[in-house]
Amino acid sequence: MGIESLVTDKHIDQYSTDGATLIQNAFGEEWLSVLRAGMDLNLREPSERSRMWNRSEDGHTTFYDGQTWLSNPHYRDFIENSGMAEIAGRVMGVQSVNFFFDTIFSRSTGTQFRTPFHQDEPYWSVEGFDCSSAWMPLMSCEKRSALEFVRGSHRWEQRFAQTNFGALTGDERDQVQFSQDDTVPFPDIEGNRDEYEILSWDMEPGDIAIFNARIIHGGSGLLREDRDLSVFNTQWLGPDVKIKFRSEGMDPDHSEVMTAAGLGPGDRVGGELYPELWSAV
Ligand SMILES: O=C(O)CCC(=O)C(=O)O
Repeated sequence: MGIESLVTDKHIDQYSTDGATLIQNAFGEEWLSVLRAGMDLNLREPSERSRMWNRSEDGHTTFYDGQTWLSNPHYRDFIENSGMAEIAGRVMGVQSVNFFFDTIFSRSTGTQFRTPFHQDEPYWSVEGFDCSSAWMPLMSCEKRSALEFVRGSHRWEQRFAQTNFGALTGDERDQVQFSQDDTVPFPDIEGNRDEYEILSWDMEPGDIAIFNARIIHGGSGLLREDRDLSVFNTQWLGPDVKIKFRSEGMDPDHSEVMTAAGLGPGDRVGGELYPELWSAV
């Protein structure tokens, strides 16, 4: 099936209105095997950006790595050649798409750890509405273990003090201290689940959940004792997105590599680090 028929009006409308949508069977075994080879390599040879996102007292782990496509030929192949850029572009309804970065979240069997609810854009070294992530489990993932989204929250105007992931991981690279001046405390979504419309889906390998970087999302984890979960996640930028360096800190912080590449605040991303991988014309 071509990408034009894979991405339907329903996906485009749901992404625009709800802030997240599920595309089932986006990729078949030919790309899943590439990503599994990439994940094996990544877990065998983690990058210096990797970290243990969480380790519970009973030994369950959630491992994170990011921007490894630069040294991982399997990830690079998927990012450049799978059509993922076009899927992201069509879902966002934009004319062109640049690649931003990749991340993985790999949970050992039975891990309960849930990622705290947060929005992505406030942590990033860019700003703009058309930022999206494609969250792709490489194995079956039950709805209760999948990433969750607060429906429509990508269009909320209130700014929130986001979680300082540095307090969770203890890693100095994760420290982002949101100012109290122009934010309010982050809403307690987990403690008041009945008050929010929370979206998530049962997912099979090859399905992707695409979401706007402004949507409140979190969760995953809650794995059954015999289930593990490895997710490959890519981030995509439309033409309205500009570079922004944030005084509260950034995670992941691209300011150094951007500066070294001659990119600064207000610029559009581009070049070898953030290549344009799809355009409508
Ligand atoms: O998979 C997870 O636990 C977290 C994913 C996430 O929050 C993200 O990609 O922004």
